Amino acid sequence: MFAQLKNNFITLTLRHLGTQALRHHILQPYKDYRPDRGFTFPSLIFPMIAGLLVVCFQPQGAFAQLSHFPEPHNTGSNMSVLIAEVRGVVVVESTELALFTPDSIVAGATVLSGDPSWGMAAWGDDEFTEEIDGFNTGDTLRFVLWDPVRETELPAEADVEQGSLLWRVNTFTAVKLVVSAPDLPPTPPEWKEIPADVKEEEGSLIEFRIMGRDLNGDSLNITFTSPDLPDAVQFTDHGGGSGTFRWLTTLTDSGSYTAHFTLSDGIFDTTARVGIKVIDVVSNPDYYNLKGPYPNPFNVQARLRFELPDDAGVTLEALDLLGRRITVLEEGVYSPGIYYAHIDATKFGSGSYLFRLEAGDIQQFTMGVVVR
Ligand SMILES: [Ca+2]
Ligand SMILES: [Ca+2]
Repeated sequence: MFAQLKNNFITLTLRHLGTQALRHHILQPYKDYRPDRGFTFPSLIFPMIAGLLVVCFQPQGAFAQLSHFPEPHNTGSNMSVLIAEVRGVVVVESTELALFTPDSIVAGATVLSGDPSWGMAAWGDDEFTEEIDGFNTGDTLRFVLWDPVRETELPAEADVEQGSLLWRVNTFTAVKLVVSAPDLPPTPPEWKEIPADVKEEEGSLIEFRIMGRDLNGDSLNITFTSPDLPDAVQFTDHGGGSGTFRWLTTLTDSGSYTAHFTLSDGIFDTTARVGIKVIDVVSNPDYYNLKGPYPNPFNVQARLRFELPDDAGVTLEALDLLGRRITVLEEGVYSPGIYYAHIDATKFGSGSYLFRLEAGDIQQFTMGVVVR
């Protein structure tokens, strides 16, 4: 009766004070554990007080709560288990570890957050309940990890550093866990310092950094491909899922491009694209220039580009090959800059045409072909 009362009292107390808090404090300072005597006085009393203080002064939810595994039945008798290391998965804030009995009952569970090593209790069967609700002497501890990244339970192999995997009340074991987890792909890259689409003026530097992350922490290799980008483009993979794209554009680079990036963990590839648009510079040209038409040959519509370094009276006209004027495309006084003249060739017959730019005392010609 006394034992039952005592046991109920402890159980009640532990539950009431927050099992996570107590478990944390009882089991972490395992240096107070003696094989012949069990836990020494301070390590039992201190955690009780610490648990009280913690429960009294910590706001609700200060300790990570189990969200996947059920809260194990706290029977008051336990074996303590120290997890010195977890390999094979990335431990995140909500990674959980459970201890299963041979009957597949969760008789120990904790959230693996914070410390690089963790302590937990493997609770023994409560002799005052009829059902099996914990370990019996000689049962083998079985570790199962809940991986919130994969959203799956993964068995963990225990490599015993100290003690034994066979349950015995008031004993202690320290293990390293190895989880063999299926691979997960890299997440799509994040773009640093640029929006997804890059717009740059001619002759300036386009530079941006990409950052990738692998869901299960594999190191990533980044490769860059773009058949339509010029050789001047450089891409540097810095390792660790980070890389820098760098392109010093020149006056002839205007146009639209797509850069493809592939992040690989060796098994999975994740690709992403960045559209790059290099637009014409708006500063004043150095020379008079007539370019085009574009496209050439053309059917109905085309355009001519002309550049003016100074203020000028301008006439831009279309002539036949005998020099007869077909139409005037532009006429007026223009300030320095780059202009586009629209050609509407609906009234032109098939054949070759001259386009003449007169700007001040400068005269330039270019030729185009109309195909019907
Ligand atoms: Ca029981
Ligand atoms: Ca991976």
